[in-house]
Amino acid sequence: MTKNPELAAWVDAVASLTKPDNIHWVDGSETEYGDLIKGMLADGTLEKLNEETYPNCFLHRSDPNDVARVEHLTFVCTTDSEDAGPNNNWMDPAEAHTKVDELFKGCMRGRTMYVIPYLMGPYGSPFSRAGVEITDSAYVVVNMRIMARIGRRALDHIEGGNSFVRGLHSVGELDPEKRFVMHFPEELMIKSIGSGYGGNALLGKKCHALRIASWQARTEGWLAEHMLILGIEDPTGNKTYVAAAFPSACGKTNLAMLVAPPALDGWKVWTIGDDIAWLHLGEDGRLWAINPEAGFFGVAPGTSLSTNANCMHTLGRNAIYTNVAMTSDKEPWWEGIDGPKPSELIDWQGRPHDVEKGPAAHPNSRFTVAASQCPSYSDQANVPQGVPISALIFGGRRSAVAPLVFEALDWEHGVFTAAAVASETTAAATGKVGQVRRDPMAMKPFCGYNFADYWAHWLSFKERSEKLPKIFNVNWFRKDANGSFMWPGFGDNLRVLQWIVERCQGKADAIKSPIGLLPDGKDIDLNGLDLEPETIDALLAIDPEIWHTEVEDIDEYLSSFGDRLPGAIRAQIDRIKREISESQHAA
Ligand code: SAT
Ligand code: MN
Repeated sequence: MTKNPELAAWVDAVASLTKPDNIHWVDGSETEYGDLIKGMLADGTLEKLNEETYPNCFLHRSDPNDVARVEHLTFVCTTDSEDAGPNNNWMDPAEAHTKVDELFKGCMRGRTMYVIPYLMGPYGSPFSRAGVEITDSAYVVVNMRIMARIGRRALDHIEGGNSFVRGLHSVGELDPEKRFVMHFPEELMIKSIGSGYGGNALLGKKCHALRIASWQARTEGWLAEHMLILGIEDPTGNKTYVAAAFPSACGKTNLAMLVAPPALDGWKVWTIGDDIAWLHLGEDGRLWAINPEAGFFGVAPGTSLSTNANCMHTLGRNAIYTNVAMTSDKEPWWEGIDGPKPSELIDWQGRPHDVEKGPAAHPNSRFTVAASQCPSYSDQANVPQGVPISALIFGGRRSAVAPLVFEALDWEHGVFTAAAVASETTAAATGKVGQVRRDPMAMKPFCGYNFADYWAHWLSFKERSEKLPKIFNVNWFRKDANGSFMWPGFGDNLRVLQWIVERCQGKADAIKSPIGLLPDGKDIDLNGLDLEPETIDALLAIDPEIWHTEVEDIDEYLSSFGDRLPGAIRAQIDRIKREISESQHAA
C-alpha cells in the first residue's frame, strides 16, 4: 500500500504484533469518512445529533475512566534519563518497548487496524512534518481527519523521501492500569495504549507536534510551542501577529477567536491556530509561525455566543462532540451554553441528568471541528512560510500575584518570566483541580526533553537575531477579596492586546518595575467598559512583599534543575531578588 519500504516494513511488523483482522490504509476521502461514520453509528460509538440544527454532527461518549490526558502515565524514553529531565517521567527505551509491546501483543484481534498518513502544517510548507499513526480506533481516524491533513497527500510527502514520526495507538482494554503514552524521541516514535482520549490518542497533536517536535526543534534550531497564533488588525488595516502560551483550559481557544467589543471600533482578531505553534527564524531575522494543526479540539463547557461567538458559529456543523450532554431534540448541551437549562437532558454518560451526580457535560468535554469553518479564520493560516510574530505572550491562571499584563525587559528576562509561569490546574488533565503549579511556557506536560536544556535553547535565539519578538506576560484570572474575577476577560482582553501592539509599534509608554515593564492604568483603553479606575490600578499593582515570596518560590523551582540551569536564568533570579528587596527598603 506504499512505495516506501521502511513504512511498509513497519506496518507489517505492527500487524504481526497486534494481529488485526483487517488493515485499512486511510485515504481521507469523503466516501471513507461516510463508511467509518456508518460503522460507528451502528456499533454505538457515535450518536447522530439533530440533522436540521447540527448538520453532520455526532456525539461520542467515552469510557468514564478515559476523559483526560494522563500525565502520570506519559513517559519520555531517552537513552540518558537526564535528557528527559525532572520535568518528564522517564523510562529506559528498551524497558519501555518491552513493557508496552507486551500490551500490544494481539490487542487488535477482531479489530481493523487503520494506517493514517498525516501531515502537520500546511501543504507545501518547508516547516511541515509528516507522521503515520496506526490505530484500532475509527473514532481516532475521524478526529485525525479534522485535526490534521491526512491521506494521499501526506503519504506523497513521505514517499517523496521525507522523514516521518511513527505512532502506534490502540485503545487496548481502556483499562487505566494498562494505559501508557510512551515517547521515543531518538527514534521519532510514539506508542500509546489504553486510552481513546484526544491528547492520548490523536498522536499528531501533543505527542508529535509538541513532545517529539520540541526535541527535533532543539536539534534543528526552531521552536515547537503550546501557543495559539492570531493576527490583530487595527483600524488602519495594519495586522500584528502574536503567539500566546497558556496551560490547557485557560481560554486559548477563546483568545484565538476573540470578538472585539463594540467600543473598540475598527479592531479585529484573525485566527491562525488555537493550541500549537511551530516557530522558525526567517532570513529577515524575524520569528515566523505556522499552525501544524488543521482543526480545533476545544473545551465545550463555558463556550457560548457571549464568551466565544466565533467558536459557536464554527461548531454548529461537521463537528464531533465528546462527552457533552444532549437535549431531547438531540442537540449538544453543556454548562455555560446560551439559553435556559432544558428540563430534560441526557448527561455525558448517557443517563438522565441528575444534578446530584455532577454536571451534565463533563468539565473536559470537547468538540472537534475544522479550523476552516471559523468565521475569523485568517487568509494567512495556510501560507507556507507562516506569519511574522511581533510578540510572544505567556500567561497562567493566577487568582493572585500576577498582574494583568507586563512586558519583559529583554529576551533573557522574557525567557525567565516564561520559565516562571505558574497556573492553577484544570480539568484537562486527571488530578486535583485548582492547585498552583509551575508550568514553564505552558509546556510542563508537553516538553519532550529536559527543561533546563529547553531554556538554554530558547536563550540561544538571542545570539541568532536582533529582531526577536517582545515577550509579555498576562493574567486574566485575578480575583478580588470576594473571590470574583476582577477583569472581564473574553473580548475585553483585546484592550490588553492593544497595549501590546502599541508597545510593538513603539507607540505606548511603560513604567519600569523589578518584574518588568507595566502600563499605566490610563494606557489601557477602558472606553465602554464598566470598570472602576481603582480596579485597573489594582490589576496592575505589584506588591513587593508578595513578589518577594513569589521569587523565592520561582528560585526553588528553577534551582531543582541543578547545574543544567542556564547561568542567564540564575542571573535573572538574582537581579529581581536584589531589586525587589531594594524597593521594599525604599517603601
Ligand atoms: O491534550 S489535549 O490535546 O487532549 C487537550 C489539551 O489539554 O489541550
Ligand atoms: Mn493544549
